[in-house]
Amino acid sequence: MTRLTSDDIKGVPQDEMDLDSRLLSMTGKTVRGIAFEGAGLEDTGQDLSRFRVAVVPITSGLGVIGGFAASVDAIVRRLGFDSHVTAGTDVKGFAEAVADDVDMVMMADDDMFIAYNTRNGEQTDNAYGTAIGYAVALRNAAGGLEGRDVLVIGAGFVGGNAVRILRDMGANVSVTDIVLAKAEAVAERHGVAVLEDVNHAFSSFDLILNAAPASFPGELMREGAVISTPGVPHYFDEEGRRKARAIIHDPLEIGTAVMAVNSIRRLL
Ligand code: PYL
Repeated sequence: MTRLTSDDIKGVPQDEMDLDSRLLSMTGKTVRGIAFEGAGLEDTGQDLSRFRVAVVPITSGLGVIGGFAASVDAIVRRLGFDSHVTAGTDVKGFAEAVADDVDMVMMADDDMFIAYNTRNGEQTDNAYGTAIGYAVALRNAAGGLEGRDVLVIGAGFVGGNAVRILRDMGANVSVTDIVLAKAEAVAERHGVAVLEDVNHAFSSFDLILNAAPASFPGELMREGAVISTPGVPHYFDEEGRRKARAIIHDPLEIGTAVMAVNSIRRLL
């Protein structure tokens, strides 16, 4: 998992990326629409304000990322949840959230970011939330994935989840990774194809979910490609931006929104 920096997320609380407008034009869905679809729910305008969320800053390991808890809080509030950041950090913050009888606790250390549902004990992690959110966004932008060829770049936690999800959506999935053994292991686990040369693979597909912290020169991109790309750092050059039909990216919001909605899906 690539660790975000304060810089990556500095515009998130104020929604400076205007993500809903960009997603609507590429996928026909808002962040909330993608989150509901990712959780297998229909968005009928359900009021989420009855769900109380506490975001706990975690100082362990490499410590807090400036603005991280505030960004998660803002994302969850934009969906309609009643959310706040705890005053305490770590165990103290968790204890504060439990004493406050919240419905969901969201917190991240260097290895995991989870949404924990205090009512039913279920947890949704960010690798799953990101994979399903970006797969749903790709499916909407592509006008369906049944029988379509899709490339997943990166065979880590997000990429591995994405391979399984896209396969279950009916896509013909191929996976690639600069560490071939990782791609081979994921391909074998999920019964999909493996491709050895990452750059060649990138230039051979119209539909790509890029779950690696990798960027690609525009000259390698197919005209009209749809790229769903959660990985950071995120960069496409001018040629790539011109050729792509859609480049779907944000540093934190889609994955976090799916986590939150998925976490309360059985309570709606
Ligand atoms: C959550 C993500 C998505 C991408 N990279 C992951 C990451 O940066 N993980 C580290 C999160 C650390 C948060 C820190 C805090 O501010 O509470 N412990």
